[in-house]
Amino acid sequence: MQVDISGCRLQLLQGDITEQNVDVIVNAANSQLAGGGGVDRAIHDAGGPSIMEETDVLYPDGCPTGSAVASGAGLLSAKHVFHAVGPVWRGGKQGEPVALQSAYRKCLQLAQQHDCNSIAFPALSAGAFGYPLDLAANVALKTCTDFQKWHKAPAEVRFVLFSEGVYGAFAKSLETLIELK
Ligand code: AR6
Repeated sequence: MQVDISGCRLQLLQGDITEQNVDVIVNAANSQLAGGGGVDRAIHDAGGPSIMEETDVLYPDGCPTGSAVASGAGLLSAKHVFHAVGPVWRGGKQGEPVALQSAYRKCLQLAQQHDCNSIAFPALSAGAFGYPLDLAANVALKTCTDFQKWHKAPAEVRFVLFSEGVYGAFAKSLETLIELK
C-alpha cells in the first residue's frame, strides 16, 4: 500500500527490514544501545560487528527514550542505521505517545541532516516494548504524514512490517488517516 503526501511517498510493505534497499534503516533499539532481540538482533546480525563497535565509541551513554542516533550500516546496503529508542508501554499514561512520536520525528530530522532520500522504519515499540499495535501504528503514521506535510521529508518513507498482522494494523490505520484528511 502506498500514498503520496506533498510529493513524498509513504509506503507500507510486509518483509524484513534488513533486506531493504534504502539510505537509512531504522533500528528499534534500547536506551543502552546494548543490542537485544527482535529487529535489533536482525540488524546487528545482518550488518556485522562494526555497527555495535561504532555506537559503543560514539554513544557510550546510550540514547534516551524518544530519541535516535546515527551510525554506519556495516554490511547492510543502506548508508546509515538510525538507532531509535521507543518507549516501553506502561499503560499509556506515562508519556508513551509523545515519546514514540518523538523517536520517529528524530529519525526524520536525522534523515534531513544526512541528506537521505529514503528511510525504512520497523514498528517501533510494538514488539518487546509492548506498545499496543493499533495505537503504535497510529502514532507512527500520523507522525510521518504530518512531517511529510510540513517539513522537507525524505522522498520515500517506508514501513517494513514483519508479519501479516502488523501489516494489517498499519494498513487499517493508514486508511483511516487518509479518510480523515
Ligand atoms: N524486519 C522488520 N521488522 C521486524 C524484524 C525484521 N527483521 N524483526 C522483528 N521485527 P522489537 P521494540 C518487528 O521487539 O518493541 C529489542 O530486544 C517485530 O515483529 O524488535 O521497539 C531491543 O534491543 C515488531 O513488530 O522492538 C530493545 O530492547 C517490531 O519489529 C527492544 O527489543 C518491533 O519489535 C525494543 O522493543
